[in-house]
Amino acid sequence: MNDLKLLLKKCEDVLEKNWTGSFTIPAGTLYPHQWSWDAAFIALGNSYGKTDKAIKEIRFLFDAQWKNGMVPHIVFNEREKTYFPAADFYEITRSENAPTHIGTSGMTQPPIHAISCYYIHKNSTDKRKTQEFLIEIVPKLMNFHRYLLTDRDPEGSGLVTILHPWESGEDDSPIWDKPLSNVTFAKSELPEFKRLDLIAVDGAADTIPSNDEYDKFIFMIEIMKKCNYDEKIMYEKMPFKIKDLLFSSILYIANKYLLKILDILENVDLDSKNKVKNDNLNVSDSRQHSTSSQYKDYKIEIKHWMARTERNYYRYFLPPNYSKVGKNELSLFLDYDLIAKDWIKTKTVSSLIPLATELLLPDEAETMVKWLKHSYHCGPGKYCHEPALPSVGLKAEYFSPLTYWRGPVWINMNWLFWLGLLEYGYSKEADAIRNGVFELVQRHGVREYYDPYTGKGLGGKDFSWTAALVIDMIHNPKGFA
Ligand code: 9WN
Repeated sequence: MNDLKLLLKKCEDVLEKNWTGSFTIPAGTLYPHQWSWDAAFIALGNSYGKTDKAIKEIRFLFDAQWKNGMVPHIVFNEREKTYFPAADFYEITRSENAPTHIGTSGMTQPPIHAISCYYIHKNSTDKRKTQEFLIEIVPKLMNFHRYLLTDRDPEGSGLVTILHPWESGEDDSPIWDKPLSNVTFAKSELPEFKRLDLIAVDGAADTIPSNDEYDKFIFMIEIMKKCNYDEKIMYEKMPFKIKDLLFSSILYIANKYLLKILDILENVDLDSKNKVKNDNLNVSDSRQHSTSSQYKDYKIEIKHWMARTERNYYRYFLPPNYSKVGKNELSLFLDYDLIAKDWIKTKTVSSLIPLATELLLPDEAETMVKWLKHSYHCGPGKYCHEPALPSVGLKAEYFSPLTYWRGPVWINMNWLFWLGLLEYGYSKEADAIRNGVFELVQRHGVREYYDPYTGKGLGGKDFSWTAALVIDMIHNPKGFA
């Protein structure tokens, strides 16, 4: 078998190994439950020939959707005890929005799911089955996106506010250092707890968030619980409140794919729409099963959301005094701290994420690509092990080659940039990233993240989204059509 066939098989075997029968774990021991944006990436990987698994993955997650539309970032498997904080820690019964049939966390994660649902259908060989799946899932996706653009966007900006670093998906990114420095508490306000991630990474403390960061993560969950997860009260009380650039960018892309799904369904013959029962939707009110007039209303709503995002994206994420994109280190888009009422002047890989949204003008995209290449370098004469993007610019004083989101290479971020580069026609740069990702995984294993200097695999072993996205990049050399 040639190298790519071997790599494909290796990744398919990882997804098979991590499949539990209802969903796929991100990695054994370290992450033994279902995580939200992991599930979306995994479903995309399984959409190539494992349609039933891909549908089950998304269905299991959205069966745990909260009544207000929130999709929790973790859906727990009660039998698994190797991860902290476990289901009981979150005490979600405090909220009448929470599901009662299963344990979940009380926070959310970036909305990749509509992209995956589109490709579950596009890659399917049984179009009727996946059309029915789309009919079933669309109202739930709409409820999720609506939640994000109402409860989590009272400013009506079309951009999403996160209330905890875990909601960003980039837990201990240096982006959050300054906002977290304002999160203070007495030790007595912290419940007793024991981290389990250190054991799961065989004691490699320098590869996971610090104890100080973890204390703050746990303290902020305590505040969410005290607010009974009431969105309005949390919006007032949380000491961490960020208009998140990566999260908002992913939602904008996902809204584009939700429109593509609705285009498909508007052409589906009427009778198949009535076949799918309404009983699997866990939302109360008129958001019951859709008809084509409902699809038209959905499209109008989505276009309003996207128009708001387009109107405010630069206003919130590009500081006026850096208005020329790429003019210097800090004019590459920044997250906005709603508490400090200021931009977070910390450039990381997500500063380049606008490239994946297609919101940039061609000359701005060109500037971005220059910076994107620049971050391969780790100092005079030295380079990254592979042309895959590190999570933090290698020359940044807060760069750390081994620590989680503070420097290592993450495949999901490289996958987003690969797509963005292809959209803007930078196929050479896109191919470099794709080949860099393949090199890392072929030579250093299917891991959670990688040392940008040496390529050494770090964190979770047999990591599902790494496997899933490599499968997509192999099947889809030119990205999403
Ligand atoms: C907290 C599962 C998740 C990913 C996140 C990654 C890490 C969890 C943790 O693992 O976060 O949700 O315990 O560190 O940062 O992006 O979804 O793979």
